[in-house]
Amino acid sequence: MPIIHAQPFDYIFEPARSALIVIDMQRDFIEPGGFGESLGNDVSLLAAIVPTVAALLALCRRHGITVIHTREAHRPDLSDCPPAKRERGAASLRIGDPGPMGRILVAGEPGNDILPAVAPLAGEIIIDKPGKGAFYATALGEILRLKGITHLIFAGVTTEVCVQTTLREANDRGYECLLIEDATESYFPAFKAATLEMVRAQGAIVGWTAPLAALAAGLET
Ligand code: C5J
Repeated sequence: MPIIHAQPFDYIFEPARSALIVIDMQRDFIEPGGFGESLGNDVSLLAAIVPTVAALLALCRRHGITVIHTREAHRPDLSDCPPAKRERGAASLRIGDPGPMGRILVAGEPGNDILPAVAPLAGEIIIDKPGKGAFYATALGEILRLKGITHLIFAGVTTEVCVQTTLREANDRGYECLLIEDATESYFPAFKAATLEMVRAQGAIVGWTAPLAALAAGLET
């Protein structure tokens, strides 16, 4: 079994019982004119990890690791968007409002697409989620159970919101979680750094972290 030199200690996993979960690599978060920018964020920070996420996808695909993509996406009638979520924040554009890439954070709109460089391949699983966590109000838990998955590798955006929420949900469900440090990003560098530290603190209290190079070294040697 591959041994990954991770923090706070080695992460050992069986590729056939593992899944890569790529969180919300959507135009709405990463391109100008989407939800992320509407909240006042500098989206260029997130764009910088796209090549690393693409390399991670290629690595996992080569090694038979199940690949799952998520999108934060609401129904066009917003019946799955709590008013509290829509109304919160100092947004100039709210969820469901028309923006430069279509309606903000609404399924099927151009802005809700995953970036072409990290797009799902035919047959890969896509989870549309109305929450920050990918287990809430989705079939993710059932899909992982049916596939016999025990270990989860995480990437995507943003580190302290949808990535961390999903990783914590997964940890509580008994999955061994590894967060790839350079394949995740936040609009706030300090929040990313704090998330990496709190995930692996206290003897991997909710998981492990490692750079992509460490995962590749473990898988390919
Ligand atoms: C946010 C996400 N930040 N994908 N969503 O609202 O992290």
